Amino acid sequence: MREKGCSREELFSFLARKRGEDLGYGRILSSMCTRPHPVGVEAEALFAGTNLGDPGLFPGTAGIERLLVERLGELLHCREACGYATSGGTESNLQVLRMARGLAGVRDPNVVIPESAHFSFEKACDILNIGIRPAPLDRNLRMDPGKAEELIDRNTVCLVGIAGTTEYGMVDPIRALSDIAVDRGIFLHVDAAFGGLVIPFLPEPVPFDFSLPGVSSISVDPHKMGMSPIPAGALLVREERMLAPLSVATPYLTVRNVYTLTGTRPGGPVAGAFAVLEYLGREGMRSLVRGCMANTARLIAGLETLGIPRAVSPDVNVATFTCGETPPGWQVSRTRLGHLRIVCMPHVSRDQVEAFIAAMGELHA
Ligand code: 0PR
Repeated sequence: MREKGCSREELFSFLARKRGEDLGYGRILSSMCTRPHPVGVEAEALFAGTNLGDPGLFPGTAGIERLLVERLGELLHCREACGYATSGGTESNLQVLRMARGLAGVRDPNVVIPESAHFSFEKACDILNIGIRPAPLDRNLRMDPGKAEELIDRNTVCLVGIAGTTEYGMVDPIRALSDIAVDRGIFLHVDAAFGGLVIPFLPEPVPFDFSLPGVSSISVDPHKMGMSPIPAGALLVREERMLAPLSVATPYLTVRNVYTLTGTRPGGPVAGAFAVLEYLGREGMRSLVRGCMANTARLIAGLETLGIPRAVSPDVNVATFTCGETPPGWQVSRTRLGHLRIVCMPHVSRDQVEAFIAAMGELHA
């Protein structure tokens, strides 16, 4: 560390240079994050420095967090849902497994997840010492519920389904998983980190949320399709009692106990997440999702015309292809199976989709 502080000018010219090294969102086709909505950025600035870790000191900010949980619960068909704002899907998934393990109270716990699950489950199971049982997928890369059921035994503390898989944008058959969960009395978690703010705004949403009786908890991330500043995730549970295993006594705080993972927690992104949802409303979100889905469809049609076939027909705005080379300058990604993967986030405009198709056309001419 410097002995004597530097000038503001020197500091900010250095910072601006470093910021300039970041890739702009312009040609990023691989990310599930996006340019935050200006309203979210403004709200975040207003709440900068607030700490939800000691909510009694920031009752206004804590009230916004409660409203965010309320709005998301209502959207996901459970007005009474409880939970809190997390740092994202990883924290939500970790906390859910911790909760499910605590509720089950078995000696040698395991969890049944689809093979397509996000790697956050691997981290969570490692930390919590829970066995992972990956269930095979069907031809369309959705979890096979029959095969999942075969993996369940009396030590299974949680069954997991994904609503909007990270790599292929598929929604697992959550209704069938819900039936299994009810039948076997198992905790069912839906990882809707990505799809939770897409599926409700589709013209014909498939049921994936608390409308299904077996669904106990849901992860949903405003910092993905909710255009919120980072980090803003949410963990929702159907009943407050489910949170009990997470509760820790906090004798010297303004509250007697907490069930969050992190201690100090930023209020800024939480206010940002709430602000964007309030500002856009269902109508604004429908229009946002309509645009992203139309771009996904156009990208698939455009590349297929070039002889580059889709890997699957996605349920949400993730497009995947069997394809070799991609043009330089575009940030794309590859799935574990080697498919080209493009996420049509709100920052990916129709012009960019057309430019990418044209660049692919030149490359594969
Ligand atoms: N669950 C699902 C279904 C996800 O897709 C993700 C992240 C998570 C959980 C974990 O969420 P957090 O990363 O918020 O903890 N999916 C993206 C991915 O791994 C995250 C991402 C975003 C990666 C932007 C890269 C990037 O540039 O692809």
